[in-house]
Amino acid sequence: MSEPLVFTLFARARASLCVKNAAGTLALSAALGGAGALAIAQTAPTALDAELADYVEMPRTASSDGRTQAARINVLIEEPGSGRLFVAEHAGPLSIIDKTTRKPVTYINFNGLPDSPGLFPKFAPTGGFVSGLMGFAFDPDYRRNGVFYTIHLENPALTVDGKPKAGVLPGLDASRFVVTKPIGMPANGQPLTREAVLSEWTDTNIRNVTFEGTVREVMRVQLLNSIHPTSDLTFNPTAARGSADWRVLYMSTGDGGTGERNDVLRLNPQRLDHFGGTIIRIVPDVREHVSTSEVSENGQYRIPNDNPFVSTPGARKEIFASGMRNPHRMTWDVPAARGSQPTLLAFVIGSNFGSPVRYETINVIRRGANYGYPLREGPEFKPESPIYGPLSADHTLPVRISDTVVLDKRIPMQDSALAYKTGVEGLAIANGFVYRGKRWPQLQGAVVFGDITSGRLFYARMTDLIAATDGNPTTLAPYAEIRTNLSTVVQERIRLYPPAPGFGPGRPGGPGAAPGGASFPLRLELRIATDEAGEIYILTKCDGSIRTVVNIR
Ligand SMILES: [Ca+2]
Ligand SMILES: [Ca+2]
Repeated sequence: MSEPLVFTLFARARASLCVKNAAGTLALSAALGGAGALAIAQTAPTALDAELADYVEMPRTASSDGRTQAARINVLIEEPGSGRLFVAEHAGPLSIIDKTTRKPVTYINFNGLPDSPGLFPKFAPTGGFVSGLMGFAFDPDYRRNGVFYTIHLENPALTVDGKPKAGVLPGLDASRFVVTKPIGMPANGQPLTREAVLSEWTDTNIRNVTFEGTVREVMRVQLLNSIHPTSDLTFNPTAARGSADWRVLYMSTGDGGTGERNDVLRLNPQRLDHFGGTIIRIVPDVREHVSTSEVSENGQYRIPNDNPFVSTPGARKEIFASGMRNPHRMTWDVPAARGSQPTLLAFVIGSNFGSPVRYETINVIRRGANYGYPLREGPEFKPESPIYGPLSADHTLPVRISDTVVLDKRIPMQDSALAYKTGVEGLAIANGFVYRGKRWPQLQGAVVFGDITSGRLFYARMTDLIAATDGNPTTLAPYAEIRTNLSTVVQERIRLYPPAPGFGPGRPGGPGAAPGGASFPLRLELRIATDEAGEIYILTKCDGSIRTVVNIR
């Protein structure tokens, strides 16, 4: 694996593309200009072998037939400065694991449906592969202010009051909680069946395992459905007090599956009048950046004046980057060299098996960039819907505000940094992070990522991702596998504890399933996490287990 990599995707992407123009007739677009000159001689990383060890299995839920449901663990983040891990489950619990005892304790349960013990009466824990509690992020000043943020999904069809239920958390003061007017999503008359809620929590004592303090709704976002919802939250970890990014929140939302439709909703990922398919950037605390931002329409957060579309008529001023299918997780690379700028990465799940052009991608997120979905994925343009008309030969896109409003301005499509074809390594890219820990020097400065469905792990050098983000879609960062026995140990766990009916791994025939379910019969539902020391944790939702890496060679 140490030979110079020849970009195998190159030949395919360079071929001329057939696209249908607005009249529905076939037109031939230009070949990708100049791609042949860009065979960058990067050396691929070497494949590694890693040994995993069980760390914690989260508590299972009993079902009426005596079988159990594994905890649908989704996100793990170490609490700053404490040695405790916070773990979110789609079903509702946000738990704390003390790293010395490894005993999980439920901190806040978001599921307040009838017969459930949690807080939010309109909580939506089912539908699609992800649901319920989606993610959380600690405020950069958490040690001092006890503030953190969460995203959860709700069902707007439920007619109950959406406020947190009284008496669930004895220490909770929800008197400031106001259900805000949702930010709109173009639906073309379809019912909008989900809303994402961004909440701000202030715990007045972060030294215990209970919540005591206040909660406030920061934002509510309409979602077409449970497909590719609002997923992730993150703060720039290098932003110091007084800098433009201090306590500024980035939040990602998927496209609701609209990019694969053939009606007017197909335009959604390219429109700037809603959050679908974008990463937004806001100041969640209205007391911050008062002179360099404006208060939002709902009065609950601020929008920085240096966001890219604040002066674009009709655009949502919150948008930072757009044109992605499902940027479900983000991470920051913080280079070790003093003074180096941090880089925001997004892990974007690509189109299903049914699509002839389907790539899982990692994007280096740049201010104001449009990553081209659904016109392009990875290195290839997609067979076009008549709704877009022919692609421009110079690979620029118009700035689109809505289905009818398109500005007289064009911007280049931003290329992805890394891509693999859906069905090659798995069916959906998981998250990842840039390894800056101490135990595995082979991984220093590498993006460690994986595939949700196959559970396979990979790594690529961050320098290669930066170099590959050169405007040419066919130059991509090389990567190599970190081989593990994860699939075997997860299958053994499932054999010992068969899941309750309707749950568990596999989900044959679901979106993203291989034809016949043959290639990847087991959905491992992999997630990757890192602690404050930068070390690796492997989460598998299908058996509710957290594992660590004990050896890499
Ligand atoms: Ca507390
Ligand atoms: Ca490139």
